Amino acid sequence: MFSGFFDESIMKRAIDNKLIEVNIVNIRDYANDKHQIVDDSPFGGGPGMLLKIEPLSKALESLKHSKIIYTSPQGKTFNQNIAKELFKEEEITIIAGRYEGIDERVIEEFVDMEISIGDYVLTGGEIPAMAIIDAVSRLIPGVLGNKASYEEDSFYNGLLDHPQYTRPAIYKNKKVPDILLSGNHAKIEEWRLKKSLERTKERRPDLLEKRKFTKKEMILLKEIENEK
Ligand code: 4HQ
Repeated sequence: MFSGFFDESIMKRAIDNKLIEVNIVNIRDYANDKHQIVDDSPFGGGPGMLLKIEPLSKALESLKHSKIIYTSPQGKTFNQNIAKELFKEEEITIIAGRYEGIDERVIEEFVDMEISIGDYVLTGGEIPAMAIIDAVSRLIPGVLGNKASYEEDSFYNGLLDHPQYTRPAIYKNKKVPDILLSGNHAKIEEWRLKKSLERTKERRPDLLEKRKFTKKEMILLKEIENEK
């Protein structure tokens, strides 16, 4: 599951350029029986299986300087602030659970942070692990081609993206907003900020509640209010 992600494009370049180092551990290598069994049924009954405690703890025991993360719907919901926090870590270990989950004692003993990538159920923790690795890696200088693009993406400033357009200027009678073709960079920046505020207010008012506003933003928000 990880090969497509790490062997292509941006992640591959980041690894080749030694900006990130990735080590994929197969938990089966830590199983102690000849059949390399890593799952077992839950105490108390019920459907499905859990990852056994011994192989997992054996794999985690040797880690001394790693922030250990377990991905599950019970975790704190992942967001850009958590990505920024993890970006400061020297080393991160993510347990990508399979089956119905892992033994709670592994979480108590080893896990520093339980993270959910959203309120839905997946079949395994691999995709959450990749989502976390992706969001954190792109913050590392040099991982993205041009510096500017990560700063301008959604959530960098706690707002959603403004609408964006590329050629042609007219497509099926739909015209790109004139201001973007004006060459007036100050006006364009103001228009973009206003659209970001407008969209965030419309679609994600929760993001605005947590945010402080500059004078300029206050003025634009007033304008948005008056235009309704
Ligand atoms: N999982 N955010 C792994 C998730 C999930 C999520 C379900 C994680 C199954 C074993 N993880 N267990 N949502 O749905 O992080």
